[in-house]
Parts: sequence; C-alpha cells; structure tokens
Amino acid sequence: RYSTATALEDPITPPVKVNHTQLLIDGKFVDSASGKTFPTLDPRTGDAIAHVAEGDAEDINRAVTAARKAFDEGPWPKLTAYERSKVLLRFADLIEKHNDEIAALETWDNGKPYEQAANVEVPMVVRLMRYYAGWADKIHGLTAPADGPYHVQTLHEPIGVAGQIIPWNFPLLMFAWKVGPALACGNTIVLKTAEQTPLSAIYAAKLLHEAGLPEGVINVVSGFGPTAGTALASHMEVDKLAFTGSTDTGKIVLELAAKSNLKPVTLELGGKSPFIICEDADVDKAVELAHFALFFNQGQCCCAGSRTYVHEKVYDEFLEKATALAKKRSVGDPFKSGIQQGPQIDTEQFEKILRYIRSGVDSGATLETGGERLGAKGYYIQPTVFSNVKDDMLIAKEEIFGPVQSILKYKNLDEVIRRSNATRYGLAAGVFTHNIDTANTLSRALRVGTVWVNCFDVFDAAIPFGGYKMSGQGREKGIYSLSNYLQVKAVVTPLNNPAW
Ligand code: TXE
Repeated sequence: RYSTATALEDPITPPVKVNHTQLLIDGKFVDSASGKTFPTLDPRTGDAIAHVAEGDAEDINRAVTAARKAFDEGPWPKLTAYERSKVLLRFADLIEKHNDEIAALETWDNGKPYEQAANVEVPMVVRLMRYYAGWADKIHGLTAPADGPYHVQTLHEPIGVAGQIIPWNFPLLMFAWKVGPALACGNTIVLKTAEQTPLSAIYAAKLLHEAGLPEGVINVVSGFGPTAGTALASHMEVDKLAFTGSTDTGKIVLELAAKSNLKPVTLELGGKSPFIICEDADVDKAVELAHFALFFNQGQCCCAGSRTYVHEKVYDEFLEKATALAKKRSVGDPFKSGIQQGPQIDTEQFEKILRYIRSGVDSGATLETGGERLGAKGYYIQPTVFSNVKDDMLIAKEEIFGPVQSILKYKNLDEVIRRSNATRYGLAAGVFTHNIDTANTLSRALRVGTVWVNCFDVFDAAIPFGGYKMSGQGREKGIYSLSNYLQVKAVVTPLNNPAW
C-alpha cells in the first residue's frame, strides 16, 4: 500500500551539494557576529544537512544598516525602472538555469517531493519574477483635480527598507512572493528565513547578486524567531514588515511593529479552509480535487482544504472513494520518482499532527485510514482520513498542517455557508459544483480571500492571495502586492496663471 520501509530508511543521496551556509549581508557572505551556527535537518532522517550561520539581533542590525545605506545612498531606488526590471529578468533566467539544483536543495531541506519542487515550484518562482519585472516600469502616479488653481500629482515611491519573515512550507516560493514586488518597486530588503529551511534563499540571493543586484539591496539572515525575527520586526530603521507564518506569531510581530516605529505590516497567516462538494458533483472528480486540496505538500499549506464538507446525497460514495484514494497515495523518499508525499518538516510538526489525530479519535470521529507514523526514521505520516467529523471537534477547528482529511456532512446551502464561515480564519475555500447559481452564491457568501470554483491551489503570479479575519492582513501577488511596497506622495503646485 505504501512505499516500502526500506525506501524510508535508506535515504537517496541528494543530487546537490550545500555550498552556502553563511549570512548574506551587504553583498558578502559572512559568519554571524556571535560565530554561532545551527543545524538544518533532513526531514527524511532528522540528521543535519549542514550547519548554518545563526543570525541574531546584532546580525539583523548589520543587515538593516546595509539595507538602509543601499536605500538612502542608492543606486537601487534611483535606477531607472527598466534597469531594475532587467535585474529581475536576469535573476529569473538564472533560477531557470539552476532549476534542478535549487529544487534538490528545497527537497532536501523541506522534504517535499522533488518532482513537485522541480516541475512546479521553481518554475513558479521564475514566472513570478518575470511578472514583477514586467511591473517595474509600469508603476506610476496620477494627476488629480483640485478645487483651487493647483496642479496635483501623486508620486509612487518605494517605501524604504522592507523586513520580510518567511516560513518553511514553501521556502523559495515565499522568498519570491516577498522579494519580487519589493525589488520591482525599488526597495531594499532584510529577509529572515525559517530556521527549518534556510538553504534555498541563500542560494537565490546569491543568484540575485549575479544578476546585477547592487550590494546591500537584499540581505538574508538565517536564524530563529525569538531572536532574529523579533529584532527585525521591532527595528526602528525597518520601514515595512511582511510576514508569513502562524496566526499567533503574526500577532506578536504586529505588536512589535506597533511598539517600535509603527511600520506597516502585511500578514499571511493560518487557515481552516472549507472545500464544499455540492449535491450535483461528479464524485470522482470531487474526490480527486478534495484529496489534492488537502494532501498537497504533505498537508502543509496555509490554504489547505482542511474541512471537506460533502452534501449528504453524495457523502457515502465520496467517503468510500476518498478513503480509497488516500490509501493509494505514494509516501516515501521525496527524491524518488513518483512519490506524492514526503516527510513532514520537523519533529515539532510531526508530533503536533499525531496529537491532532489522537484528538480526532478521542472526540469520536471515525478514523477511516492512516493515523500512524510511517517508518521508524524521519517524519513520515500515513495519509489519514476522518469521517463523521463535527464542527466543534478540534480537528475541524484548528490548523493541523498535515496529511489529515476531515470529512463533514451537510444538508443544504445555507447551512454549509454558515458552518464554513463559523471560524476565526478566512483564507480560502473550494467549491465543487456545476450549478452556476450555487457557485455564485457560495463565492459571494464565503468570507475568505480566495474562492476556487472547480479547481484548487491555482497560484498564478497575477492572482492576489491573502486572508479575511485572522488569516491575515493585505494581499500578496498580482497588482495588489505593489501597494505594500510603495508610499504615495501628493505634490501640489499652484497654477500661477489660472486663466490657462
Ligand atoms: O510558525 P511560526 P511555526 C502554521 C501551521 C504550523 C504553525 C506553527 O499551523 O503548524 O503555524 O509553525 C518566525 N518574531 N503555519 O512554528 O512560528 C519563524 O522563525 C518574529 C502557517 O513554524 O509562525 C519563521 O521564520 N518572527 C504558515 C516564521 O516566523 C518569528 C506557514 C514562521 O514561524 C517569531 C508556517 C517571533 N517571535 C506555519 N517566532 C502559513 N501561513 O503558510 C517565529 N518567527
């Protein structure tokens, strides 16, 4: 049913070497000021891949000083937009050239299937960079009519030094979502990677320099949240903060930003997204899409369709087929071809998921399949399906962030709208129906930042993404991300010859 234990216990040697483990500050690779390092672990085994420089407050300070200087003294913000765009295009070319190497680093550090990293995620980064390169020379203000004799214009200026804190579930993609729009708008950056997955961002930042990015424009600090992260969020010389991670940490960084210099903050946080299967659904297709919506990336997606609401008319058939599909899911070494699911990121997440599985059983949900760890080493978990899930169970309320599908039954549209919205989250939703009225009703009624109708996890560069309620503030990607990194300045000049 699953890949053999041998495949789990004898990890494949990754086809890549780790060449860069230092901090990247002011265009140079440097050790941390303290000289400390920390191990980044292989989720297949829990063994160290490499020891990475551990940045803390002093390193953040060095990085912010470099970014400040690169912003205040240039040349980056003052380059022509076309020059900035060319740097991003060259960077995209370099990522494309090193696609397989970067994908291998990402898989090694994160545990995601190599084929997913190489064929989907790294190409998405390339596409996103080209998209924002396209925006660089299309950012401009407007003129506005005033009641008096004034010429009024707005200038759209870069906001300054952007602090960016990213998570571990899509390390390179989150790097791109943050860095692409910030650079297109002419900002400079201090980016802190997640402690679990520092490797791909260091590599990418090096390629940005090869693409011609001036020194100090991007600074990458590996390190932990309570040290490097808080130092960045509370730094007085950081003009804007962008954060992706848990809702609890989002609250902390928002408070740090408010208590320091009131830097504006964008937050992309947790979710508990409903995936609604209507009575008219083609059950086979619905099963496949709901499976993908939940299990993709080991279930470690903020927008995972983690509450699968199925209409009572198709519930039994759906449940049987969803369980069968989960049993067929191929779990194993993510470097192995055909593998759909690798290990979870680390021991903390692994234990948390197993705790939620136990709580599902204890609260009376029916465990249809899975529920156990897989293999004796690493952080592999069996694809797990619960039926008879009730809205008040923890597994239906909290973010599990693992391969655990919770299936809930509903009777009518008003009921499923009410239940879907009865959560503190509001990131995304999936809707599966052929009825245009049902699709329109659900799309408007659901209080979420993205509704995917008859599809899921469509993440084009141009599609904005972000949350309602406690899933976040602001939007990333698309045209919407630009305003996160711009100031609007109004310039008002008297018109001295009002006759004309
Ligand atoms: O998140 P954290 P964790 C959810 C998911 C997961 C849970 C915990 O449910 O199980 O969060 O994961 C940095 N000041 N998501 O502990 O702590 C940290 O170093 C400043 C959803 O990994 O939020 C990392 O770089 N920064 C999510 C980043 O915050 C701090 C993706 C995220 O870590 C900090 C990941 C602090 N005090 C987890 N503490 C999504 N929205 O996709 C930590 N960090």
